[in-house]
Amino acid sequence: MNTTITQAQINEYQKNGFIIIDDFLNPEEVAHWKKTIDKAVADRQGRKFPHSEVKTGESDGINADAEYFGKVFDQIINLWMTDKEVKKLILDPKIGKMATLLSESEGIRAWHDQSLVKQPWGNPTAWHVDTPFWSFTHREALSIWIALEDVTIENGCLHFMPGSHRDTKFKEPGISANMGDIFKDYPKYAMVDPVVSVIKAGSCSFHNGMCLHAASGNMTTKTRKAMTCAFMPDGSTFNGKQNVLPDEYFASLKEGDLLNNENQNPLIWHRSWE
Ligand SMILES: O=C(O)CCC(=O)C(=O)O
Ligand SMILES: [Fe+2]
Repeated sequence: MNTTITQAQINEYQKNGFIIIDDFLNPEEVAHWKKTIDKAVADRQGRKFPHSEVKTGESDGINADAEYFGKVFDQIINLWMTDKEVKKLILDPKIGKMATLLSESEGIRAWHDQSLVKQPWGNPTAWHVDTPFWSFTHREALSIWIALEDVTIENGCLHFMPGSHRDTKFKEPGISANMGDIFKDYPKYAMVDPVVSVIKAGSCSFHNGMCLHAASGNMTTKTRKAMTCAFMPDGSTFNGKQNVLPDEYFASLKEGDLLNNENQNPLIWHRSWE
């Protein structure tokens, strides 16, 4: 695993709101991640969250239009909670350190991981930002997106709008089925050609949750498998949204509470640990 982050990469990430890191995993590691994640996904039998019976592709209260969104990708969330081997891989402190350095935070907690499989002929992922869905409000939250198979324009690679992470707002736009609906809120970016993230299996990208991003549909007969994890800067507080929080924990929180429950949002890395 190549986890080195240079000052030049931090500068690039801070400027653009995303960064591509080639050869993050070597081919043996890719094979191990893929096998481990495939097993953990199969064990969940389609259950989208560890704490509920909602199936991937069903209406989940986050994305209401199940018919369309069910065919964007198979989304299995918080695999780390149901599989120890996945936990070792995705909550690795070395990845936490990368996320901390890039986001220039003091430390990083897991928000949620997710396996994202765009099936053959899967719908595109429309332009959106991530953080406004989440249960905390922080401009430096980010995600790692690891390609477990070669990702191409044909099978649904990510696209990013450079610099947009400093222009977007926290009002929740939802995610539309229509590719460009969000540009009604951000007309400047309707005129910008995005950066296309064609990457090999084992390469990854990090993107700021406020950076506009999207993925094309899968125009191939094979899957497009990715493993991702969203990270919350340590010290973030509850903003009243449920998102992926289990009912009981959600009910126990009031706005402004620190999100520091180790069973839900474990601290993965902190600068004080060095
Ligand atoms: O994999 C995709 O199609 C979209 C992923 C995404 O939006 C994300 O990881 O934030
Ligand atoms: Fe996203």
